[in-house]
Amino acid sequence: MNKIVTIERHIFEQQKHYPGATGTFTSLLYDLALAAKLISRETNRAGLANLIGATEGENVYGERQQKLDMFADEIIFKMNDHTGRLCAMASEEHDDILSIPPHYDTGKYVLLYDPLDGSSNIDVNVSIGTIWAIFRKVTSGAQGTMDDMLQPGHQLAAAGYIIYGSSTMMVYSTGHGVHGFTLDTSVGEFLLSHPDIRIPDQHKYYSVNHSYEKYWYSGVRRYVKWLQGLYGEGGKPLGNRYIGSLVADFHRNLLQGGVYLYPGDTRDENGYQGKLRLTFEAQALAYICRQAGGYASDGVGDILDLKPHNLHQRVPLFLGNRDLVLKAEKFIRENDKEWLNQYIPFRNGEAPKQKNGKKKKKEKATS
Ligand code: P6P
Repeated sequence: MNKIVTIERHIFEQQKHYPGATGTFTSLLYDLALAAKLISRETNRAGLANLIGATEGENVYGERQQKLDMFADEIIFKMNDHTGRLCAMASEEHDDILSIPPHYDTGKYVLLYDPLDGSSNIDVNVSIGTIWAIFRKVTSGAQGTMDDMLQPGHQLAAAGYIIYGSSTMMVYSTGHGVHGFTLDTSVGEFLLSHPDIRIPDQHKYYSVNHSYEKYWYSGVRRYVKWLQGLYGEGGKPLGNRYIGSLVADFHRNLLQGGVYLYPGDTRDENGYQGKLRLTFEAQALAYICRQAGGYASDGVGDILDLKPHNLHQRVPLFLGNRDLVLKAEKFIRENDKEWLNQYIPFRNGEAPKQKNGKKKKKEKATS
């Protein structure tokens, strides 16, 4: 029998990498593990606890908010608003920064999270996930500001995800490898089940929503044909797995090898920006992927190099084996000049150009 390591003990042992550690960061990670247990409990019995289904509310993207979304959002906020470890939070479900209530102390970290990604799958019992990212505070003053939130992914102190599937797993990194823990519900403990995860060299799957193929730029279309062995050197096709839940698709590809892609497209006037959120989804998973030996790109370059110019900035995402993602960049570089000419100014935070070439008014970064 292998040694039994709880996530609490593992997190504590990670502290030795930080000589000056005060334990605040360690406690913050404990709190996220506890939040994961509470969300897992509700997710697993949502059908029985009348948590299934949508609320009347919509989030900033106009997406109908699911009851479990709101439950998860509340749990993570309430777990962290009073501990004095954070100076601010941000959630995909809220327009602006979530300030620490004035009667509580503040700390030196900020937490960004997508409380329940893939929530369209909630009612049909398909795996969903929570994504979280922690930055160190970079501004003076007690309360966190937008500048603390909008940092490049390379600055992350830690990131992780929880996947609520056939079992509940928490996967995280503090910059010293990627480690996976499986929840033993009989004792309520996350136990180390996947130490030092490395994305395998063999490429098993690609994950993309083929129903948008008509909207793809030619480079992306050729790339996907290449993944299928239908273009170029005609290699062995990769299996196609796409369940509409980023955390679940990424987790499978991380363990088995492969690539997830959600490219910019021509679906509508902002389709070139992609769908996923840079701060709440892409940065954390790109950090985990890099720590596991993979790579994440927006089709132009490293996601972790991007400094977000907006809390809810969307980004195209290619995530998985380094060689597969670099190949996507090559297909795009060689074929998608029209997309590049539209996306790169947006990527640099410049006002998007209208079709007639005039610059649109720049979106105001939420306060
Ligand atoms: P589509 C879920 O809404 C999500 O953000 C990811 O979890 C998932 O990979 C993607 O969007 C699914 O989007 O457009 O394929 O339904």
